[in-house]
Amino acid sequence: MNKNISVIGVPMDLGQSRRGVDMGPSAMRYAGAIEKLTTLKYIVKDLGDIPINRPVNNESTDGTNLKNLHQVIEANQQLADMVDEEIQKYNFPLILGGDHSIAIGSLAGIAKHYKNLGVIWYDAHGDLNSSETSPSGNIHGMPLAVSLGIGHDKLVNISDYVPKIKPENIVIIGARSLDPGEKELIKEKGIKVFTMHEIDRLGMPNVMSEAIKYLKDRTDGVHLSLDLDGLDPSEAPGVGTPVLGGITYRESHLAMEMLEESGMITSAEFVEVNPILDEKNKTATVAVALMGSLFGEKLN
Ligand code: 4U7
Ligand code: MN
Ligand code: MN
Ligand code: MN
Repeated sequence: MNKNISVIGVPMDLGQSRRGVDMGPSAMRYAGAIEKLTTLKYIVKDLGDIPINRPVNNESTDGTNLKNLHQVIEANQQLADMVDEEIQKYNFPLILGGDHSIAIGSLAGIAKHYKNLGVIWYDAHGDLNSSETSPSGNIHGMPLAVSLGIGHDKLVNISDYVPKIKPENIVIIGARSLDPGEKELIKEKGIKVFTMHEIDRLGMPNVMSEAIKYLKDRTDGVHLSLDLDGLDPSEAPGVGTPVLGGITYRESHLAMEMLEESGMITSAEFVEVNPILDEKNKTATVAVALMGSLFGEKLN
């Protein structure tokens, strides 16, 4: 793995309706993210947090159901530029969220450096909604669709190229709450999904081997987008949209170790940590432990 990591915090909570997830980057730093990576002998640059503009008075929706559209666009364009710059300097971008709408900017900054960027979407949800299919209007339920070029013009056009990724280069792991429109899109585009059903049946070791094998020969870099709600709420309670029956901490730990062994991960983000809904910073602590495994921590 690239030994130079650039950490970028994105205190974004405008992509959904529960306040507090903007404190996610602080919670993960407090849980020792930077120290963990430094101990593992990485050269870590903490670039601080991207400024998020709070909406004044009313939400800006541009006449759609998309909540805080302008602020989400603005922050994601900044994130995209920053990520782009770090990759140009050969640094590994590690993004700390913030709600999952920030994956729009992460992928916009990353994908221009790869012909075939792979994406591992570790999540209870598909995040494949658009204005038309979304039951909530929350943009954190849309970043994967936006990155495929599906969604509001201004969202899909961040960094001025569309699409960022190809459907055949995506693997979703841990899905157990998919909206009807998302299911249709998965079918239509042939997106590879390992739902909880497959994890139960095959076991995490086989799921990860298959996912790694699938991405290995078709991609030239892989972004890990890890939504903490992919894990079971009993072990990661500090998330805004918990769904029962999730991936365990041990399984996630193994998944991270297998990704590390694969040597394929070229960028990562940890999102949806909400300290207000958490128990004693448990979820941020889990996130930092998983970062450890992803970056080569052994013997645990
Ligand atoms: B997350 C949802 F309807 N699908 O679109 C939606 F269930 O980034 C939830 O994965 C989205 O946490 C969850 O609002 C977004 C809902
Ligand atoms: Mn998500
Ligand atoms: Mn989710
Ligand atoms: Mn282990």
